[in-house]
Amino acid sequence: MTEASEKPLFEVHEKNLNTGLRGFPVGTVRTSFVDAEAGVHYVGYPIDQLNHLPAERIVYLLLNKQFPTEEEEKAFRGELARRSKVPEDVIAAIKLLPKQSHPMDWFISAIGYLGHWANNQATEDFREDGLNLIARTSEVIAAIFRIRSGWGEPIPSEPERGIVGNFIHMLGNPNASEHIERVLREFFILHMDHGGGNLSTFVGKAVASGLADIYLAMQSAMAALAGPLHGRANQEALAFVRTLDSDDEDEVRKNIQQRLAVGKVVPGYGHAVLRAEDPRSKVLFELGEATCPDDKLFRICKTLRKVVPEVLKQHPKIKNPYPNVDASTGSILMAAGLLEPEYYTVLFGWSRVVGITAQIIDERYVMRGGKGVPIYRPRFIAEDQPARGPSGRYESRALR
Ligand code: CMX
Repeated sequence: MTEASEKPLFEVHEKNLNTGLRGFPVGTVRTSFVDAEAGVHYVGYPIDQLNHLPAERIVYLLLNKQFPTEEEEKAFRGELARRSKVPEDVIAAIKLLPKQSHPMDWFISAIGYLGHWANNQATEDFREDGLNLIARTSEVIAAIFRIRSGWGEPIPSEPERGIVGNFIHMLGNPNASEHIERVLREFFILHMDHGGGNLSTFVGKAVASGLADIYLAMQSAMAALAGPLHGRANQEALAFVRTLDSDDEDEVRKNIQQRLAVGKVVPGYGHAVLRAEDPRSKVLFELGEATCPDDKLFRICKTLRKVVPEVLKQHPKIKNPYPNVDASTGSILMAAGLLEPEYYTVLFGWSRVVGITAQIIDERYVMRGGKGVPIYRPRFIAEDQPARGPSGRYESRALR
């Protein structure tokens, strides 16, 4: 946006209050936009044209708003590799975390440790720290998987394998299927960014607007991602799918109706912005067809994809009855050999760190002609704000 005009974009009525800022235009975004029907586009490219590309090209695209040339891609891969070393103290600190807490809690702590032990300290330059964070996230997450799951000591990083290849190498997952590379690469690309206003991205940018460094901002963003209505919906969706015994349509329909009757959400369905099936869901169902078509849980997901929208459409308050990105991810990840659903939100975070970093860099250094977005400060209206008296002053309550 070149120059801000006076043009009204949104009219605020009382009914818009306490809606979690639904639809309020807050700022501009350069990495991606989400069309209600056509879904997310990264820098203008629809997501279903990007999922087959190498992950590094998409990371570069989100950071630089254009694809790299061959030479630029080579240099960028080298730069990520050079920045990727995680200090040993970070791994040592991760080893002290309690096994009973959720892997997302581990990841959030680990991002903080990266900040504590940032090589050369956090520079407080969001570009520098942001690239370091992107480059180091894979090793930290692989270590979390291995230490927490009892798979053994972390496996030394080989960053020349590329982000996804190195991650799979460092996981050393004993259960990995032959499809693990394709599944994780597409998962990584699909989850990197989703417009400017999703909760985790919004929170990360808000915290960075107070000039807390990127590690602190990303911890907050990942805390926002950890909720079951946001990033943890992939874990919840799989837990729900596992409660279903068969892919029989009538049985599944009955189960959904019972679930709604007791006030539970159907995870993997609905969206705050989308009003059609999320194109990422379509890509993921294609991925499932290619990698685990006959898997029992994936077959149940396919039945749900047919039945849930029919049922949710009967509840007019639900604005989008269609599958979102989480409708089938759990079953596909599980079939690929990632057998612990508790880790799925961490995988979401692995990817979303990229988009959030890119958006924080834009807000800090590009928006408002390079001045950056000022500290976030929306207004909340007090419900019991006293009236102004004749003097023009508020008639505050007096303690008796
Ligand atoms: N199952 C049951 N009820 C649902 C529903 C679903 N899948 N989706 C929406 N609703 C309900 C809402 O809870 C809300 O109820 P109340 O009016 O009683 O509060 C009503 O329908 C209207 O909601 P909406 O305007 O259609 O959707 P929201 O923007 O409020 O919420 C979302 C969006 C994603 C939180 C919601 O659809 C939901 O809870 N889905 C299930 C969880 C999920 O899959 N989340 C992952 C989303 C992707 C992501 O961010 O990672």
